[in-house]
Amino acid sequence: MNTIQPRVFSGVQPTGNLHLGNYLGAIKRFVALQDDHDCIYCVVDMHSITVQMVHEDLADQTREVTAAFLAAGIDPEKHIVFNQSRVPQHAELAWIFNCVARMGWLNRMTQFKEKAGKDRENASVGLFAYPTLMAADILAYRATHVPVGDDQKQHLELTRDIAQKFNNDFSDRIAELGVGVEMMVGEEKVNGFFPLTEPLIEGPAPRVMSLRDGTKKMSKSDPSDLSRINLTDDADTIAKKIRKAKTDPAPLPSEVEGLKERPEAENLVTIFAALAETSRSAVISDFGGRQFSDFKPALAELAVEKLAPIAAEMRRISGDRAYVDGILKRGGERAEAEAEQVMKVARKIIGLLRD
Ligand code: AQP
Repeated sequence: MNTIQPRVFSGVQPTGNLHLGNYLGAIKRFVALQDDHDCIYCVVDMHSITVQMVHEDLADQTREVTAAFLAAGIDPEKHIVFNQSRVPQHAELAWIFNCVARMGWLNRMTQFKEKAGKDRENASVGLFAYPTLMAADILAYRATHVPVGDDQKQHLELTRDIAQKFNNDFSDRIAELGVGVEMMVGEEKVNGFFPLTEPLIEGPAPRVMSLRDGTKKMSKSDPSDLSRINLTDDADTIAKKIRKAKTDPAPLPSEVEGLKERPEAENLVTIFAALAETSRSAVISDFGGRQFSDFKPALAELAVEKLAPIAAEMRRISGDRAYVDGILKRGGERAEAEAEQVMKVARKIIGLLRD
């Protein structure tokens, strides 16, 4: 226990409508990281009940996100793929972190404010405590790196704050038990049990915006289906959504700087660059000065070329329910064994009596 191996953890909620933002901001990067990291990828079903408790199709949506992970190229043998609710240590550690985190910290979370909206009194306690469960998801494996979209930055900062407060509050016990590792907190070297996790937000499209409003992020819960490209959309639907995407009347600029103050144009160019695995300046050097009527069909063709094989593979994998369930079950067993090792020490540090 007194080393922390580099380890990647991330999760996606099974809330339906998995979209291009989830793919470019998260799943595509999960795939890239698996070549040289030990990775744990989780379908966070317990998070998905914080907004809507009753889901007729939660189990199928859990399978669909799993199928998306596999279709995108995640290897469930080399790495761990499972759904959160199979591993009770997440909820156990989340309770401990509820007692570490301060109300003031959670009160500052913008995602809670956005999701609770005006009716905050009626929001679930689970929605308020969402970030402590997310911290537990990560730290139950002492994960060191978390690839996420830009919208999760604040929650990852909170995860670091929780780890740091835990390490600090229990520093004597951690030293006494000899379970700490040395880590840097700012300029200071400290001995802690939980790592200060690094967010990995630097991908080419950390914040894909809505196709209907370039100032809002593309989101599963947007009531307009035209605002997002779903991973399950067929070629005609993708082409239609891109054709209808909001743009301004000017042609594309001849320099990347010209995208500033043009959120819709910037979003489409960013999506193109991320799908083509090139830079925005390369896209601008090809399309600068041209009209959206030229650019949109090229983007639609590229999106279909990249997404159609994933959608087809998702359909194929989803058709084999026993296979998907088997992956989640085996992944859950492996994850639980890992999380239990961490929890055993965490319980000892705190003084929770078990065996
Ligand atoms: N628009 C986005 N651009 C880039 N990354 C994104 N992510 C989400 N939206 C974008 C990233 O996808 C991962 C999984 O997200 P999630 O399912 O856990 O939750 P979310 O961020 O709440 O997703 P949505 O689609 O925006 O759902 P709703 O509508 O419920 O709020 C995360 O890494 C996230 O950053």
